[in-house]
This record gives sequence, structure tokens and C-alpha cells, in this order.
Amino acid sequence: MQPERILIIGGDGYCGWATSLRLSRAGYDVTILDSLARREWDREHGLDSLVPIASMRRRIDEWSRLTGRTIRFEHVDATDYPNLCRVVAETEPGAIVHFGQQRSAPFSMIDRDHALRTHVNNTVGNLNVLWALRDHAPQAHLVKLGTMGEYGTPNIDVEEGFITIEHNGRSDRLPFPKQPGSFYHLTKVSDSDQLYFACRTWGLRATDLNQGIVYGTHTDEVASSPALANRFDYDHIFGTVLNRFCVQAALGHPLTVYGRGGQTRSFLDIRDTVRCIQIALENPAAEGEYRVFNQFTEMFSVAELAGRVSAVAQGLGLDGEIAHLDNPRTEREEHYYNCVNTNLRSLGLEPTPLSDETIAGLIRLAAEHRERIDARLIAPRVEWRPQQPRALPRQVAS
Ligand code: NAD
Ligand code: USQ
Repeated sequence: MQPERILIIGGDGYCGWATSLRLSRAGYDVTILDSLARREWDREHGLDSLVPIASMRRRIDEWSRLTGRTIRFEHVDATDYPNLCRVVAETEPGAIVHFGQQRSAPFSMIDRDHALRTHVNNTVGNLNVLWALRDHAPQAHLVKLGTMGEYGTPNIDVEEGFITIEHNGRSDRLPFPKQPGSFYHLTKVSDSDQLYFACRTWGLRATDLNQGIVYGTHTDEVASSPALANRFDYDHIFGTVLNRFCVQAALGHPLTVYGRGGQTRSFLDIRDTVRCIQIALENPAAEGEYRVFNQFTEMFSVAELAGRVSAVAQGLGLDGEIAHLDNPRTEREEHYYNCVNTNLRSLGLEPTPLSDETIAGLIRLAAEHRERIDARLIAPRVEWRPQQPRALPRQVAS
């Protein structure tokens, strides 16, 4: 039997690269489509991965040399509809995994331009993927990366995508209310609506993976050669909280807790990200089905995470100091938070809990690459509510 062909959009990124290698190793015939926009955004903002990452060509050659397996690469932007359709038609995928979006909340809040770029990139890209599926691969299973942040922090338990509501004596199962916390998170809400509509209307099959915050970097495959290394972001735009805290601890920089740190979020190890994607692929949605899996394994407040990292850092002879900064974001710092995550568990996910060994490993990794850390990139600079009035747009001012 031919191996299942799979198209991975955004396969050069943090989650996408680790997943591409895992699926290739598992026997899937992998094609990566990526615009390499993320590398460009890094250059534009003076950022760089803590761990050096090889070019896409070098990555793929190294994988082929080590395993004898081929991964094809298409340097295409999902917003370029003709080329996206060409790749989908040529690949004839059994499934498409869509990671390929601008994924930083702070990036989307820098100014109107960044909010707009995020919306065009993510929303047009997602619409294009749906139309390309409809017209060129209608049987393919779409596995789309959403985010737990779509739900916000409601004062009730967060269900997996849908909630049964009783109203005026009638009852219905309806999409769970969404209260996203940034223009980036808003794009994911729009994507979810688009997916649900496309499944209802055209009979597409889709799994929306509402993923929590990913931490870590190593999976067996990316750890097998420096040329296969995964990116690891620590800066104030793309770095996520736990990864950032570990780099800060290694540097002797106080851990940057925003506000009181009672903000609670969902988390998972990148090793579980790749397992979850594989589980979703092995158990595809039915024709016309739109389903949502909450993809996380544990919930922590930011203050709890800072405490965990601080304790491990001190055990390694580091300061592990914790600082409470004025919160640059508009978000609740104390709130109820309890999210359901039974769908992936019931399909066989065995969670990897956050361990002190994992935290220590990340601190050591950061120490190893200490000379690459730019301490100026740590303090948050993007304000959700800027204090200063902005200048008029240029066309008006001149
Ligand atoms: P990343 O920035 O490391 O990777 C995204 C990749 O997509 C990059 O290689 C980029 O070049 C590519 N890309 C972006 N726009 C594209 C376009 N229009 N066409 C083609 N390629 C494009 O991000 P990541 O951390 O790997 O996140 C992957 C997905 O998972 C995103 O959709 C993100 O919203 C979601 N997610 C990430 C996290 C996390 O903690 N990293 C948590 C929840 C959800
Ligand atoms: N935070 C700090 N200190 C820091 C960085 C962050 O206190 O130095 C706080 C933030 O205020 C926020 C929480 O930590 O309350 C999480 O922030 P984050 O930057 O780690 O995560 P977020 O902006 O939510 O975005 C990340 C990914 C995004 C993904 C999302 C999953 O960048 O792609 O969608 O996590 S979720 O949060 O479930 O929506």
C-alpha cells in the first residue's frame, strides 16, 4: 500500500517542523508548504531563535541523509491561491495539517499594520485552504491548529468547541462562546467559524485543535542532529511564557511575570503536540464533520510556573528571582479557569506532565546557547493599550 500523502502547511515552524519529522518517521509521505514568513518576521524585528536553525534545504537534506526518507518542500504562501491549489492538486493529500499562520499575540497588537497583516495572512490563508480542499481534495481530512485562547477566561468550564444551552424551554448544542484576547487570537475564532461553515456546507471533514501554550523543543527526531534542531523563541514577541522563563533563569534575569500572575492558561509539551497531531490523523473526522479537540495536558497560572522555574533554577545554583512587571496586556489576572480535554485522552493521548527535569533541561539548553541571547529582547515592549496618543496616519499628516 502507498503511504498516506500528507501536506503540512507551516512545516518550517516550531510545531510544524517537529511534527513533519515525526510523521515522516511514522511512514507518512510528507510535503511541507511554507512561505518562510516567520524567518522574515524575525529578521524584520531583530529576533532570532535561541537554538540556531538550519535552512529548509539543509534540514531536508540532513533528514534524508539520516533516514533515507524524503520530505518535499514547496516555498509557497497560503495566501497565494493559484500556487496553493497547484500544490494541493499535485500532492493529492489524504490529509492537510495547517500550522501556517502568524501566531504571536504581541505581534498582532504592535500597531494597525501588524493587526492587519496578521488578519490578512491568517484569514485569507485559511479561506484559501478551505477552497483548495473543496475544489482539489474534498475527501482530505483537514487538521487545523486553533488555540485555547479562542475561549478567553469565562466563569464557567470550557467545553471542547460546543456547549449545550437551554433557553426559553428549548435546547441546542452550539459553538462555545469565544472571548479572544488579541487580534491574533481573533483570527483563530474566525478560522473556526470558517471551518464549521465549510464542513456544514460542502461536507468537508475537519479537526480544529485548540492548542494550549507549547513548551520545550526536543522531540526524538529534532534532537538527532544539530541540522534538524527546532526553533526556540525567547523574545518578547514570539517567546511564550515558560520557554521565556527558562531562558531568563539561565541568564540570571528576573522572571518577567506580567502583573499579579494569576492568569491561568493551558499548556503542553511539544512532544505531546506531535502525538496529538498523529492521533488526530489516525482517527479522521467523518465526511461533513467539524470537531474540536482541546489540545493541552495541564493548566498553570503564570505565578505557579514562575515558582516552578525559580525553584529549579535555585537548585542549579542560579538566582531564580521573580519580578512582577506592569502587565502590558489587557487580561484578567485572577479568574476561574477549568477546561475540558477528554477527546484526545479518549483517543489514546498519554500526557507528559511538566517535570523539574524538563525545566532543568530547558535552562541548561539556554545556558549552552547563552552567547546567542540578546537580553534587550526580553522586556515586554508591546502594549495592548498604549499610553501615548499615536501620530496621524502618514497620508493624512503630509
Ligand atoms: P511558528 O511561527 O514557529 O511557525 C509557523 C510557520 O508557518 C512558519 O514556518 C511560517 O513561515 C509559516 N507561515 C506563516 N504564515 C504562512 C502562510 N501564509 N503561508 C505559508 N506558511 C506560513 O509557529 P508555531 O509555534 O509552530 O505555531 C504553529 C501553529 O500552532 C500556529 O497556527 C499557532 O497559532 C498554533 N499554536 C501555537 C502554539 C504555541 O505555543 N507555539 C500554541 C497554540 C497554537
Ligand atoms: N506572560 C507573562 N510573562 C511573560 C510572557 C507572558 O506573564 O514573559 C503571560 C501573558 O500575560 C499571558 C500568558 O503569560 O497571560 C501567556 O502568554 P504567552 O505569550 O506565553 O502566550 P499567548 O500570547 O497566549 O500565545 C501563545 C502562542 C500562541 C498560542 C497561545 C495558546 O504564541 O500562538 O495560540 O499561546 S493560548 O494561550 O492557549 O491561546
